[in-house]
Amino acid sequence: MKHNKPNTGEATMDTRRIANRLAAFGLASSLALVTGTALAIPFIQCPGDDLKSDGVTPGHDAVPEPTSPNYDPSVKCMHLIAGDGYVRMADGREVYIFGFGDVTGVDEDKVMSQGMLHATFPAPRIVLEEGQKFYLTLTNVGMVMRPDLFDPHTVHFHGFPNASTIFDGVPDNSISINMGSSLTYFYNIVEPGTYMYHCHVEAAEHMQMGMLGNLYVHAAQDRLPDGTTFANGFVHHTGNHYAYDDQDGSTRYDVEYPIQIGSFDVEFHDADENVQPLPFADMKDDYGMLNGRGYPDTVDPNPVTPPTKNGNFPSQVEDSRIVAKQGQRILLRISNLNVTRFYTLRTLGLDMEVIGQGARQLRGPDPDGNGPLLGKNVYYKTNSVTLGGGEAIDVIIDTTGVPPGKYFLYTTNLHYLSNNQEDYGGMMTEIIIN
Ligand SMILES: [Cu+2]
Repeated sequence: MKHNKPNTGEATMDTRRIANRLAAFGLASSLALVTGTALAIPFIQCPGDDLKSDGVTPGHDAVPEPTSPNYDPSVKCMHLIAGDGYVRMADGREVYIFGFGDVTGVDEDKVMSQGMLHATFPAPRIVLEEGQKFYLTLTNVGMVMRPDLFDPHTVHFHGFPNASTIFDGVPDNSISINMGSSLTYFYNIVEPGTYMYHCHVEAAEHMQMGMLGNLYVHAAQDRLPDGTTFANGFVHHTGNHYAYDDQDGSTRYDVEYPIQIGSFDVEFHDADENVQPLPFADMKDDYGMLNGRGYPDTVDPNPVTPPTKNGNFPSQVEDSRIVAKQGQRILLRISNLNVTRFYTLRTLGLDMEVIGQGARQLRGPDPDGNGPLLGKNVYYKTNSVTLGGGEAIDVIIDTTGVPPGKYFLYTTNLHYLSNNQEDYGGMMTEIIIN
């Protein structure tokens, strides 16, 4: 919601409104006719992705071509849109969202038409490797259902140590992206851990509306040569994965699952869809979710029944079912990105060991300050973890000796074990030990 109108002319707003209406009816190609010279083609910056295609991925699409002279295997590119869409809650209700969608690999002149009304929730998962150079292009395709809005969007990589504020996505001290425009963010991925990302424009609104995603970075220690031996005697073997560059194997895991705590206030979403004043101070969430779904949808490996309001586009593609073989170590990358409250997640019958918090391994300082001695690991075991908005933790569940069966990860904010007026649902998922 904007409180101040920028100095756009009436004519500009009219053409934009018409263009949006046309786009809503699937006539996105008419956008060019209506907006004339104002039409912006998404501009992708991705080293190694050039117009001289190798024929595998024709066009300019944020996919580096191995045959390009600029190809660098350490470069990763993604292309997201920011816009709007719909999701379906576990009780069947269709809810309007703002959000991000993945258009990586889509030729740049098709991005506007493919991105409109195609936001997903949560936002597309971003998985990175420590040492990568990450180029993230964001194209603002506008909000089809809110043609009166001219909101910009950004990506804020929460917790990331940016070298400068320019790519931080906080609009007050960096730049944000207007409708029809694109910006490529650059990140030098120097630290592993569990992060998250969200839009930082009018954050209370845009985050409540769904511009929230899972983001984590795999440790470089995973990729050391087989048999690498550390001064303390720890030996790395190929195939072992670690949450952090721990140098002692204590954060080793076999399977990993991102779990994003979230919740929606459906009154707020309806007000936004229907161009009503937004109840900021009265925000009260009524759908508790993990990875954008309430139980039992949390354990459905398929996209949930897509909402009809955006043409059955599958806008919730992530489940949160946790599966492991007995004896495996499960890494849960838990983040909380809701706007309104703290949530507690609990396991029943399984210990959680908290090994990281805020994208940092829980370890004290190196005793003599110059290695190779390691600080003391200050991990702790618990059955419940409590996170406020913007917090992330890394938890390992060791299933050694755990009887096979079905276990639960659920909130102890018990009134959120519901899908609004439907009981027995909400913020809960299953841990299956085979
Ligand atoms: Cu936004």
